Amino acid sequence: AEKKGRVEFRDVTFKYPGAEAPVLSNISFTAEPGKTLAIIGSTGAGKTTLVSLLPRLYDVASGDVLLDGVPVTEMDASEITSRVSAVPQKPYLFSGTIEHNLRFGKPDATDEELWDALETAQAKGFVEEKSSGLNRRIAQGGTNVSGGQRQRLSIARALVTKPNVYLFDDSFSALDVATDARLRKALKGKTKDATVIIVAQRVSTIADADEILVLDNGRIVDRGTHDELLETSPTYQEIVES
Ligand code: M5T
Ligand code: MG
Repeated sequence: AEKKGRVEFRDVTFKYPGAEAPVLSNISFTAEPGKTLAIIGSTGAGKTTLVSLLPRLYDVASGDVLLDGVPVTEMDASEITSRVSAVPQKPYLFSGTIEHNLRFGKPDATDEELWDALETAQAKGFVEEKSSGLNRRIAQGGTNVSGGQRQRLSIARALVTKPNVYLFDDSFSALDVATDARLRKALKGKTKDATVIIVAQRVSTIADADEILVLDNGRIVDRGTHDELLETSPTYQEIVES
């Protein structure tokens, strides 16, 4: 069967409600199942806004966002959430147990699936270190876990749902470089059939992506692989050197 999860943006322009100027202009790209598409760019470039259009946190002003050829505006929310898992830049945990937090998108997941996701997300040790394990309570707002742990639990939650498309918005930034590398290697094995879209700050996080979009001021200014962009993109070179 053909793999699912092809994402296409066609000439997308977007303004926040009430704003005058568009935050995204003429965005076009395709992300394919089995591949990793990365988005990089300075703060305020529009990366978070861009990835929020697929799960329809906002709808486009003009252009189309398509999932396997169907405009997301024609899909209902439950279909999109079952097929697209987004790990937000500021991941949220609910007050409740780790298990509740992980089962959020897939209530009938088995314990084995939860542990498997935790292992991939490099969060297994953190959950195992207390005897309460999966029943450990997360305080309101997740204040009793660190930023990096919150990110990893949020990644594990996304893995549990086994979606066609993963969106990681700056999800690896709170991790040290070694954990980041380990996590992404494990992730690669688990997301082989899915479309993976990674927003990143660090070039090392995305150097092996199949395609990288360089976003600046709401526009894609350059695109290519890491090696290509090193040759051709002054904006990318600036990010590498920063
Ligand atoms: C892009 C504005 C923001 C900036 C531009 C999320 C959000 C953003 N903006 C709003 O007006 N309202 C909002 O709710 O849109 O912002 P971004 O998409 O958050 O940029 P980024 O993700 O590339 O930045 P960063 O800092 O995460 O690297 O003008 O004010
Ligand atoms: Mg952002």
